Amino acid sequence: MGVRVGVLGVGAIGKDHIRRIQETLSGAQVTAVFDVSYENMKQLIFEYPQIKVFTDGCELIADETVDAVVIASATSTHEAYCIEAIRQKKPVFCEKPLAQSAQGAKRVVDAEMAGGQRLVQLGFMRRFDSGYMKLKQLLDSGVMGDVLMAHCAHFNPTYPQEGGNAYVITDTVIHEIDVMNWLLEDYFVAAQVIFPRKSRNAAKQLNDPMVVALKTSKGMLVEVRAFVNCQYGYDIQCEVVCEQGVAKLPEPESITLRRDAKLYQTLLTDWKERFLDAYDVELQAWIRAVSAGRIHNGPTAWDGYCAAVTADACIKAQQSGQWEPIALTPAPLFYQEKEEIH
Ligand code: ISE
Repeated sequence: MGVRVGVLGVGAIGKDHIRRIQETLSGAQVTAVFDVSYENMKQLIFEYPQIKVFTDGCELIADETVDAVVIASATSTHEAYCIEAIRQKKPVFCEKPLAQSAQGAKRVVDAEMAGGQRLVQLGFMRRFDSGYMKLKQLLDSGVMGDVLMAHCAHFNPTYPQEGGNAYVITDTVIHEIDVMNWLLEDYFVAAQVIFPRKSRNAAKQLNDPMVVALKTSKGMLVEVRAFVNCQYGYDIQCEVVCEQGVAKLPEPESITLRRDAKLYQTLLTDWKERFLDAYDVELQAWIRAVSAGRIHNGPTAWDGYCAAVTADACIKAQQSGQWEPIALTPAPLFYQEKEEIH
């Protein structure tokens, strides 16, 4: 049976993770689920009658039939569930963001360090995307020279009506915050946000698009154009400008069509499809590390904390219109240790 996984939250991404554990990945089985909505669980129970249904998230974490936990519930619950899993000494895979605020993320880091064991892997799946991995390999090789600046685009066709300016940072731009941190191997020290002309497709409370500028401790500048009602597709771009040239994230594979007097390629529209392979690879890596009893090499609670501190500064910058400082330091030794793969 392998690792017995309990899943908290079976909304869109929770359901996907259950399916990939049951159908695609190896070394684990989902044995328990909990969701605040019974309605959400109905179809799953029908498909997988062997999975035990819980009426309380903490009971699921504590249950002796659960070896490890996947947290895919609402963001407001991530912190408490992570801390409970750490208390129970169970490995946990937590969807992003780690917590609702930097203070919340710090509480998870503190709990993990106090327990003396690295148990949390965070769901920043882009680190497992083959395109980003190739880009990192190239930058790490040194042939491009030093990185000077990077231009990123995070465009969604449409966005939840209730999403406001802060949500775009904590839910969407947070991916660039983490992946650029990892890619450039440097942490951010200041943030500014600029609002261009607003699209009429954006909800009343949302300034869409927005441009987020981030400076790293070594002076690199990362510019993220976020446009979450762009209408035309789900479009992720990343271009890194270096001393010796420019490196660009590959586009997802797509067939070139000649049709109806047009020559074109189609774009994806769903973020879950764009990073389908990355989700598989990240979760498989987690399962492998859990079943071998090793620490994982994925994003840690510290990475979640860094992203949360940076996100908080971006939100402050949205309100002030100024550069806002980001108070971060290099990772403590506890978080620098890597998994030994033999
Ligand atoms: C969603 O929660 C994600 O994580 C996607 O990767 C992101 O592109 C989208 O904007 C978020 O809503």
